[in-house]
Amino acid sequence: MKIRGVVLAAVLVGVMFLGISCSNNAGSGSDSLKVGFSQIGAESAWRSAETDSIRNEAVKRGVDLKFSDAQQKQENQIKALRSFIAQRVDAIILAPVVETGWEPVLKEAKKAGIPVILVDRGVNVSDDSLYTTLIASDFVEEGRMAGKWLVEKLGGNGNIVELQGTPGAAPAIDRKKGFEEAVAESPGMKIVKSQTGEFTRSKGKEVMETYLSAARAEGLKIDAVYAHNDDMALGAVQAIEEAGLKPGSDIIIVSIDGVKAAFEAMVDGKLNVTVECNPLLGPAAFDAVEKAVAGESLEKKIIVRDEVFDQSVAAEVLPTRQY
Ligand code: GZL
Repeated sequence: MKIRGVVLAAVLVGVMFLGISCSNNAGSGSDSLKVGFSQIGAESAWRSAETDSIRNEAVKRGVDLKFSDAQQKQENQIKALRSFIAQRVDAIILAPVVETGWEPVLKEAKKAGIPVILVDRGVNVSDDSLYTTLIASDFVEEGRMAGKWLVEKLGGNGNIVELQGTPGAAPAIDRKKGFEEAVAESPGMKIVKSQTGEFTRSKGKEVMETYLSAARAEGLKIDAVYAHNDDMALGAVQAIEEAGLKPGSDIIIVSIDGVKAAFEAMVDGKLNVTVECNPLLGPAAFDAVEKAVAGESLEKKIIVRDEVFDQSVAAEVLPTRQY
C-alpha cells in the first residue's frame, strides 16, 4: 500500500527524530522494504549530507528505514546491526567508522541472509562475500589529487602540516597514503607534523593551534596545511587567523570533501582547494539494496567520481552546490 505524497510528508514532519535510533515511517506498508542504516555519527557537514541523502531517498522510495547514529563508536554500530538482524530487515546499509572488527557481525548478517551494502568507507575482511558491495570514492586518488595540486602550488618546496581523519578509518588511511605518494616525488616537500583532527572542526582548530605554537617555538615555517576533510580545514583557518596570519596566502590550505562552507572559504580567499568527495549516496545505495534483495549480482566496488575545485572556480560553482 503506498501512502499518498501529502500524507507521507505529514507523517514524516510528525516523526520525532530520536537521534540515536529511529525509523522513517514512510514505508510502513507490509510490502515496503525494511532497511537498517547504521550511520557513524554527525561529525561533519559531509556526514550530515550523507545521512540526509539516504533518509530522503528512503522516503522517496517508500522504504521503512531503521536509522541508528553510532555517535562515532564501532560498538554502537555492531549493536545496531544485531538489532537490524533481530528485526529481520531486508537489507543493511553500513557506513563503517573503521576498517577492522566487522567479521563476526557480518557473518551473523550473512547467516541471516541479509545483504550488507557498505557506503562511503570500506572494511578489512578475510572474505569479501561478507558484504554485497561498497559504494565509495577512491580516497587514495583524492590524496594524490590534493598532493599533486600542492606540489605545483609550492613549486615542489614547502613544510606541510597534516590534519588526519579518524584513526583506522579508510578515508584517513588512504588519503594519507595518496598524498604521501604525490609529494614523495618532490624531495623539497616535507610533512613536518601529522596527527588526527578526528574529522571535526573543533579538533582541527585545536591541533592547528598546537602546530602553530610548536612551529613558533622551533623557528619552523609552516607553508601549507593538508586536511583530510573540509571541517578540519575550516578549524585550521580559524586557528591561523587567531594567530594573526592570513589563511590561504601566508599558509596554503588544501582539503577534501567539497562542502558548501569550503566553497565559501575559497571565495573569501581563506581556503585554496577542495577535492570533492560526493556524499549524496542515497540513490546508489537504494539501487544496490533493490538489486541485492532481488538476487541480482553487483560490482564489489562502485566508485563515486571526484573532482578538484580551487579558488579560480569557487564563486561560479558555489550556487550549484547541493551540500
Ligand atoms: C568520506 C567520509 C569522511 C568525510 C568526512 O567518505 O567517510 O567522513 O571526508 C567524514 O567529512 O567525517
